[in-house]
Amino acid sequence: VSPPRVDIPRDYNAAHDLLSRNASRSSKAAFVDATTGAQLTFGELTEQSHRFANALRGRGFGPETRVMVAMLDTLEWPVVFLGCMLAGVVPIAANTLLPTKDFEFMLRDSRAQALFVSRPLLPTFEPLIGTIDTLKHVFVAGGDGDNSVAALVKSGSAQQQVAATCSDDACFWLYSSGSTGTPKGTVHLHSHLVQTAELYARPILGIRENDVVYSAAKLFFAYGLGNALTFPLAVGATALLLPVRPTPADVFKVLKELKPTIFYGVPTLFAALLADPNRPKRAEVNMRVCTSAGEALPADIGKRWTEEYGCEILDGIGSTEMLHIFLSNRPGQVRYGTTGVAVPGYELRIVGDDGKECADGEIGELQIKGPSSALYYWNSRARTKATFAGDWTRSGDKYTRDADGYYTYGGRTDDMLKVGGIYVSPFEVEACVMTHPAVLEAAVIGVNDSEGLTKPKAYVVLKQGQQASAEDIQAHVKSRLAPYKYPRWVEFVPELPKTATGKIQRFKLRALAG
Ligand code: 3SK
Repeated sequence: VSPPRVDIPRDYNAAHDLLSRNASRSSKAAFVDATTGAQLTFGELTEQSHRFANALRGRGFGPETRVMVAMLDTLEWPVVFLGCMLAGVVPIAANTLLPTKDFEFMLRDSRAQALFVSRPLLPTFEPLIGTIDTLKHVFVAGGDGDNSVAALVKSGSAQQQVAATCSDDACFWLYSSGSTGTPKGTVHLHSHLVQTAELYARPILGIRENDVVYSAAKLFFAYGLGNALTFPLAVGATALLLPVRPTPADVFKVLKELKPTIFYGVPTLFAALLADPNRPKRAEVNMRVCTSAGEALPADIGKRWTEEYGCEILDGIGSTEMLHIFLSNRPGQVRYGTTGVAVPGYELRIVGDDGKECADGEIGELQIKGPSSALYYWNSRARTKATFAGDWTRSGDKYTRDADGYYTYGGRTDDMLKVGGIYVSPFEVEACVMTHPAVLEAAVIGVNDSEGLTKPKAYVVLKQGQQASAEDIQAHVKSRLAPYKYPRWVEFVPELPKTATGKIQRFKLRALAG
């Protein structure tokens, strides 16, 4: 059987494709704000996206101009993202949880000319406004003043004009993090979004027009972008958006009241939902299938969820570089504890330290070949070459494959941790802990919690005569880094294990942590 192929014409604009697919559904809800119940129909989405694109053109933004989108998941998010693409402008979807210094890096690195920022995030950006020469405009989402996204949309004509982009043009960027160094601007092309919808969402997830989807992962993550924007738009389904960071109570409210048929989560969230005594009964919800990605789903969580709700969790893995899931369990063929089998249309191989392909059962690095692989990392030739090796993209994840073609996760090839589905560099956390005035030295490793999910743990040596509590160290990190990065445990030790040359022996700390 030849692998599925999605043929995309050379003259192609991704936003135009996704919107045109829904031309006959103009009064159906494309997006629903789950907190207010406000809806954006496919017709309104199309009109507002074109108005936004025309307003951008009117202000001199044209093809290849880059802009940053640092917005909560509101109804304005898809309008801004698609509107940019219609004008050929390249939106950079930014992780809204980051601190000021990370946004400063991204704004300078990308030379974004405009920033679209949600009102509640403005304080994080205020120190930067007026200090970056290339950033010329700031528009506020959730506002109604002259510089608001709403005013911008209103000012543009509704004429449907589409930039003459081609399928290989840069379409949007996402920043991806590495264990060391700065975040990497990952450049995706116009052809990539629908590839993920046609290769993964339609055949594996079985997404259809009558689905209602809810993704706990936000739109700025590659996982959330596919889940809640590309996939529903590709088939005409409705997506529920929640602007806040969801607590289990928020998620249950959505599941009970708005009854999504597809729920996309991450292992930490599934574990928290199962541990909540107020969780709804099976009859109160309407999920037909769930997905999990971000980190390996412990088998026990998958089994308990299926027992409780009668629907499977399709555990899979994707990456910012590949845009979405290339390896996944399939409905009716789920093997909990594995990440499933290759998604047709993607080729996978496992490569050992010797550069040779591994036999079944042998562990090595998972590499992927497929049509949604990013073009390169912006401004980063060396890191591009290390990740994008011709047709193959290196994942940095270690895997084994069994004789049935099922893949099992075996850790990272670098030191990165996946915490709640998001990459955390232990070195960044370590460096932050060391800036506490009472700390002499620190080392951070990943330790499994009682559910088998990885969280950062800090081993800390205090300066002589100095005192600090675990809470002090945690508060110090929380106030400086993205909130999910803080060490969940802090252990004070008299010294760190080191080699003769002074290198921290992390394997000894890992053994100590059990
Ligand atoms: O973390 C993942 O597994 C993932 C899944 C889909 C898209 C993007 C990512 C990073």
